Amino acid sequence: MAGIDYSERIPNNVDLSSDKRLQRALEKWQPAFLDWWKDMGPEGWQAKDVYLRTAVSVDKGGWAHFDYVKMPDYRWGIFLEEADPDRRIGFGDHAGLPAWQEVPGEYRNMLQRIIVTQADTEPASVEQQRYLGATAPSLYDLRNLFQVNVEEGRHLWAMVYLLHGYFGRTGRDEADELLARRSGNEDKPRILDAFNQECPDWLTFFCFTTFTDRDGKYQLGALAESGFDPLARTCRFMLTEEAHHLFVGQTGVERVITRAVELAKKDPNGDVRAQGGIDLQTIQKFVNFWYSYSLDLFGSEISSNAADFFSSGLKGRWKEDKYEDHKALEGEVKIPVVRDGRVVDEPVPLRNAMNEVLRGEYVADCQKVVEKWNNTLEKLDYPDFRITLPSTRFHRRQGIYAEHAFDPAGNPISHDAFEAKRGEWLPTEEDRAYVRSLMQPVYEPGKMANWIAPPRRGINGQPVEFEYVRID
Ligand code: BYC
Repeated sequence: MAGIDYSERIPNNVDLSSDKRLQRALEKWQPAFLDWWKDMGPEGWQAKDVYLRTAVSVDKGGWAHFDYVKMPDYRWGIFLEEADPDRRIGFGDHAGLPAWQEVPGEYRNMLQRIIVTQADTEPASVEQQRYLGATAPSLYDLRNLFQVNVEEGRHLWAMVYLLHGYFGRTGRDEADELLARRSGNEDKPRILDAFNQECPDWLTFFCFTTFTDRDGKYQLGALAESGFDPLARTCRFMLTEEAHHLFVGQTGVERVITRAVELAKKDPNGDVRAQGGIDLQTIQKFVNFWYSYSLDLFGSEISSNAADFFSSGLKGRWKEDKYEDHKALEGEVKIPVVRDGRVVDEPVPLRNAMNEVLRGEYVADCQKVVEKWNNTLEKLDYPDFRITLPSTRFHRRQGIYAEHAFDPAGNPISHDAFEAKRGEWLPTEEDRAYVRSLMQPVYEPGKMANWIAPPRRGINGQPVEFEYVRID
């Protein structure tokens, strides 16, 4: 089953041809997907050869096959990790029972909602990143952008397969809606806030792939534990692909930081902007913006939805195996809440705190990323600045802090005090305009825009100066 059948119109390892109804339904959705891709995918690059990774099987040897492909010819398909016939539900009220191979009737709506929410982010991110090819800082970066984009397209396929395969008519309707909503559109926006924000420059792209894709890693990790086995298996394979997106983000920001220091050292006044780079203060503001929007993606700190997702066995914790107690009926999590203008810890039953438990894993992972960036500053012998993560209360739009204002250290402040400092903490229009002014394309193999350092190595053992995208 690990091998992927590429002779089919829809490559898959789920024996799609044995279910003619499903195959026909998906073959009907396929042209709509391609139309969406041509309308909303990378603008102006559809006819170019791009050095892309395509999965030819889901085992170790086969999932990373590299070749030149025109993006509309990319073989989007349905790849699930190998089934374990003895798999059991790992947590919640049904822990220990055989994993579900069909949708459990009583949880149908909840499960569909989780899948639709996850699915909606995939095309949204492609839409957000649609124009970035016009300002790529190098061919290496251009190729990475397109790799991320085609894989988000495939992740959409992964979710649409579940909707078509397991949710009948309503699932098919939802699959159509996924191609009808548009990132940032007032009438038909994407579901989650972060996916309606603009991504007009590459610093935003690198922050998005560092912080927002990292939310994806943890949400997919929680769904990879699901008692609904087809969802678990598809998320496991998605996670394999996700790792590269995080690499693109983390090393992207790191290269902008490296270049900032080089330019600071070059300038008589240490002024990075005077040398056409992006200064560390501006990078910090973009980090604050995307980190806080990505924290929102975990939902409210205290959530009965999260408790229901867990008790039903649909959405687990990150690496559920590492816990001893998979019922989570006992125990509490201390969550800082605002009472009379002060922040005080309040105990919350564990199941109701599941969003916060997952967010905690995410925060620890983000902290490691920031430490790596600061190691880079250390190695460059630049003691003047360190990147920090703001408090999880800072600049929140969802959850229990959304109504209140906090400084980056997490102290409650008045809304007026926040507004007075907004421009010091978050990108201003002027910051954004400055960053945008630097976004001039560099399409010569091996050359980099002035504001970013080259990567340490190329893709798949190729040199940095490899022609990752054939321009002519
Ligand atoms: N924006 O109890 P609450 C990825 C809504 S990213 C707008 O707080 P819950 C990727 C919520 O829907 C991973 N609305 O939250 C990354 C609810 O609405 P209703 C995506 C929001 O339900 C980069 C209400 O507020 N994966 O893969 O416990 C590139 C109160 O709900 C937001 C998933 O989302 C928001 N940020 O948890 C490409 C996994 N947050 O019902 C891809 C599936 C909350 O009152 N989704 N609301 O109308 C879930 O597990 C949960 O739905 C959430 C929210 C964690 C998102």
